[in-house]
Amino acid sequence: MKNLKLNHTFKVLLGIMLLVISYGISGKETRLEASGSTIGAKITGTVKFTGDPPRMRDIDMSDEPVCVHKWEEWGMASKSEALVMGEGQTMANIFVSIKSGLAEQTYAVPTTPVVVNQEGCSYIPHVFAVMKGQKIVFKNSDGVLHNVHALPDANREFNLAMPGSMSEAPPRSFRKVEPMFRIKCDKHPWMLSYAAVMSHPYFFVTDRDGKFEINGLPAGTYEVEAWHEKLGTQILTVTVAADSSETVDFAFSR
Ligand SMILES: [Cu+2]
Repeated sequence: MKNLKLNHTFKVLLGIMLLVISYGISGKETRLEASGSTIGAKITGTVKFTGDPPRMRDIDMSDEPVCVHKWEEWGMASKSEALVMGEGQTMANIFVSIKSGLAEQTYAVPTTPVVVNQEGCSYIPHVFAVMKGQKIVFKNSDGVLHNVHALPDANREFNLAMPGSMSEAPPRSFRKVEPMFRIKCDKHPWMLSYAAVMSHPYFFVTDRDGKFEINGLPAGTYEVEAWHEKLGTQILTVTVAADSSETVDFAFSR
């Protein structure tokens, strides 16, 4: 009996440890996925950088020791996030979306908000998209003053001060469809995030592995667009049959 109880305690402890470990690993990396259903056609691929990549500049965060400490904890140098790559020069922060080919229709807006955290004086995620009307919750895990200054064109600009004591702001949303625009922090000039407002759920933001997957599409011919904040956009056309899968790969260079 005692053994059983010990065994149970051990399992609970192990569970907690695994949770802590997996949280540690996924600390800085977040993946945003399109909310399309898994039934239907699928377009997948990988985005890579070809050629010699530019060196990213270091960011001096010494004015905010809490942020310096955070990057040390992540085991990463605080560098510009204008180009983030994985092994084999696969690219993170590429926004892949269906540009054309979808029928004119209204898609359900996800009820789950997109969460954007301010941590280590950076926005996590660095690139994201929401559907028109979908809630965005801005968080502040740094305990220092940040302000979320959204600079859209079609939508209304806002500037949300988030003192260190405010760990979460009331949700925001955008009313109009709009391609990628900047969100910045006026206190920390290196802090940048990019957001798009979509009419449909067929989009994906790549992680360091450069992989994307857009699910739940009806059969058809689509223009697939890949966007990068510095290197612009690329469009490839792909035809998918019902419930089948096609691969398209993108390559960016200087
Ligand atoms: Cu800031």
